Amino acid sequence: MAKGKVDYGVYLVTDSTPAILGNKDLTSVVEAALQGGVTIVQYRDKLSDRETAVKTARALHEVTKRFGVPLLVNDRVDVAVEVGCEGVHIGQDDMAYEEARKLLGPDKIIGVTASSIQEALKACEAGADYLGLGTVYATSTKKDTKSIIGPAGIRSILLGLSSAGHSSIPTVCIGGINGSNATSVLAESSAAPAKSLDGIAVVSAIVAAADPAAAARDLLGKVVAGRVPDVIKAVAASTPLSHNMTNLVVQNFAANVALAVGGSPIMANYAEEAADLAKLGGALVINMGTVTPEGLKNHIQALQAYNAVGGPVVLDPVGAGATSIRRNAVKTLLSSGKFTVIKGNEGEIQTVYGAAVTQRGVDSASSLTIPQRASLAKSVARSTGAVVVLTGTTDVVSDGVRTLRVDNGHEYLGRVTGTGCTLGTTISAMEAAFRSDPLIAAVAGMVLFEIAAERAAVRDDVRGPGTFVPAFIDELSAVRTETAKGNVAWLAKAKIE
Ligand code: 3NM
Ligand code: MG
Repeated sequence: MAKGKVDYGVYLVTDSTPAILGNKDLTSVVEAALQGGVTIVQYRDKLSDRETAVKTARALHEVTKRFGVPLLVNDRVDVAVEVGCEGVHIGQDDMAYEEARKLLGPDKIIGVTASSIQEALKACEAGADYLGLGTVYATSTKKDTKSIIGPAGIRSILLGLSSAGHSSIPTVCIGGINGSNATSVLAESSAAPAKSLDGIAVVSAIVAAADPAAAARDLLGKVVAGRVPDVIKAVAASTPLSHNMTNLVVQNFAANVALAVGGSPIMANYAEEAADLAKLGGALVINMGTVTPEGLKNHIQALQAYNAVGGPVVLDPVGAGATSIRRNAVKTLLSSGKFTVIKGNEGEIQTVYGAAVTQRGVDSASSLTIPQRASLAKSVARSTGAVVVLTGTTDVVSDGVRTLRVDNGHEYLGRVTGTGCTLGTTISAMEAAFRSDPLIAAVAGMVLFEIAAERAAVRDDVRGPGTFVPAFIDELSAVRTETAKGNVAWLAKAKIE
């Protein structure tokens, strides 16, 4: 687990006291929370003796390892060393950072609590891997907290970090955060574009919840939604190239959508151009809609050109299951390079699944339940290393660790040709501009696209799928412009869970 790859989005801090944990089993609570989408776990236990703490930490580590999520230990560095987990979190009154680093070595994660800009800068300069900022709100979980600084206090620390050149240190906030206030805490704390929080840390919102998995899922949806404006702003700020190798049907529509969402489209199907285009910092869309032998060769060459410079590539396996030619084309593409995103409907993603795990058959006739779709998306994400966007009435987006459902959109999107393809184009612009988290970039493209469709569909001048198309392009552009100006009221419509 490389330190730089840690996702601080939903940070669970445990508590073993009866007041919070009740009579539940801590390991089971953590496992449920991981199923719900917790991205990092801190074992915090101020009371148990050393032997019990080591035993509990070992049991938790077995569970977190299965989910590919780091486990840190609060304060008790010796316990972390003995268990061999991924690191520690230290408060201002705990062991000094330097001493903890000596005991743990350079590869372990050390997080530090900071309540002021002075503490935050000191921890950064010492070499901390992330900061826990707080206390946001007074909380009965920890009664000896020193300063309650609120979202405004978090914001000023983020601004201070950014002006001191520490924009890249991950940060989470802590203290009294729950499902009801997470959205506003994230919005009010944000010092974007200078610096945003990477996540929220909670104890009671998950540990004391009747359903820890549901609580974690709800928080993850809110954390991801909170990053959506950052993605759209990044696109607006950089106007990234969206290089489309797409089908004959959607060329014009896709180019207009790319412009509306803030990208710069180029429709270039000739792969000899790809090496030059890949150097421009944009993203590539490979759309199999009108596949030909020549086209497939071009797709492979372009895929490899983007892979060579680390440029994002979106695969849209249109009609992948329809013919044996297309099924083989998917297999060939998957084995020729790496995709950042694979976007398709249920049948298409099932075909990708079949191609990625060759020994398994594909039941293209089936219609899956939402949990089955989530598990399909997750499996394909794991086997391909791509973010999988599985579209439908309820869309599913997964990177193999985090799996989210998006419940936006309008039936007109299904009555106009090329909307699926233009979603791929939209996502490509997001991936090009927001490299740090491809899953968040994909979700941002999805909700921008679907909420624009919802707004267009209810306009007075829209009477059916024909009038919907120009209104949809208008609304994509309007949502993007509003967001770039800091007006994100439209995000209240987002149904991300
Ligand atoms: N540290 P809850 S507040 C462990 O401010 C901890 O440093 C804090 O619990 C700090 O999510 C806190 O239940 C407890 O409010 C947070
Ligand atoms: Mg402490």
